[in-house]
Amino acid sequence: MALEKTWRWFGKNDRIALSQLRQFGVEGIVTALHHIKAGEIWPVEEILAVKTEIEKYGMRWSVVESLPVSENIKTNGPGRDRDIANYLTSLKNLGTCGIDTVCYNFMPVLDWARTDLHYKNDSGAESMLFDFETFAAFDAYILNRPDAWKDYPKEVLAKAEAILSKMTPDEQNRLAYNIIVVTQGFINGTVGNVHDFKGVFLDFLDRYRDIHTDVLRKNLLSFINDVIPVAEQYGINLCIHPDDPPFPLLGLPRIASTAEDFEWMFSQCTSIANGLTFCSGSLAVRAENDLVEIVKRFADRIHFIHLRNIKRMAYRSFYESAHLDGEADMFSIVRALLEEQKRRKAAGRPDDRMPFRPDHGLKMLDDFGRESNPGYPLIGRMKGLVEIAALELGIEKACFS
Ligand code: DNO
Repeated sequence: MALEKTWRWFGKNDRIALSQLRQFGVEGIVTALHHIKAGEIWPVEEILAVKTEIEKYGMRWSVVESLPVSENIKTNGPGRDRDIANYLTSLKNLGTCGIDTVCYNFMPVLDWARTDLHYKNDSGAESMLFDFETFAAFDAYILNRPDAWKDYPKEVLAKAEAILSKMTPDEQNRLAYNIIVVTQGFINGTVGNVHDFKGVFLDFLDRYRDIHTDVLRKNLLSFINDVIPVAEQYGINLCIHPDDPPFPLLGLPRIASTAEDFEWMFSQCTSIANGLTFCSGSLAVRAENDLVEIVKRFADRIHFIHLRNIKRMAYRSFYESAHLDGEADMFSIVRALLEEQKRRKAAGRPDDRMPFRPDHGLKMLDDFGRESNPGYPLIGRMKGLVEIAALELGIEKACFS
């Protein structure tokens, strides 16, 4: 028994070819029609073209990550009904093509955030860092978001000022560009690579002026109520990705950060198609998130698994560490996931593949000579995949036989 080994592949422009992936055990591909903007329809022909290409190399299209939810839907703004109708059409098209797992997130504006994309580890490998004080410097002094200072403790602002004073204007601009464009660009980012990217970003933030936690929850629930019946009808499991990082940023509400958040969204709609992408790296940032408990509590609706690790630093800061080395107890997490897979097999559930992917990876060795999207180098991710596969085998032999 083992979780399905999958790999995020960014399509034809990805420097890592589909033809190479089976060499190290990849069984399924995680991808999306990245060129189609949030809110637009994914046509059958385009879905089939990608699916056929993947199958040509002996793998399957395991998971769509992501079918992006537009800002109109998240804010319940103008264009919402059109975008929902398009989302439903895309789901139907995916279901018709035999795709059964679709990941999405409900994070306002930013899909994820890091302040340093080249954080050097002692070993010489590189990963990514989120430094809360640097983020505060970006928010309050580089972006100049109105009233941003109100969201930070005084000490954090003081440190942010000190950080800012050591940065050249170029460095300040690079930080903003990384947060708003570089980390978002390859995954259907909200703000494109435009000259006034800060201004456009501020306009998007402004759309959330009156959207607090309760309103965002209400908007999520309307989305769930609209899409789950269609997902069920077409045999699709949807799975929300947790907030990354799992605490509010930029004055925006967060509703997928804790077990209580998930409890709420699953209690409102109990269909199994209303599921979770369990992301160890995102959830581990909050020390009070008990990851093994989260796996056990929501086990039957975990449709997709991201395994990576982090180390917490100062208040709300963290860096990405090697897959088996960090706050997330990978052994206990993987054991709990394998237990769920056993239950599914025993119950004859059709969704017993339980796809996981090594999420992100350290940049190492020849990764430095190749271009890759932030977080997605070949060797560091391959190391994660192989380590987790070996961990599974050990658990299987030691705990289950
Ligand atoms: C970053 C990823 C996210 C994730 C989306 C899911 O590397 O974890 O972009 O794919 O948030 O919707």
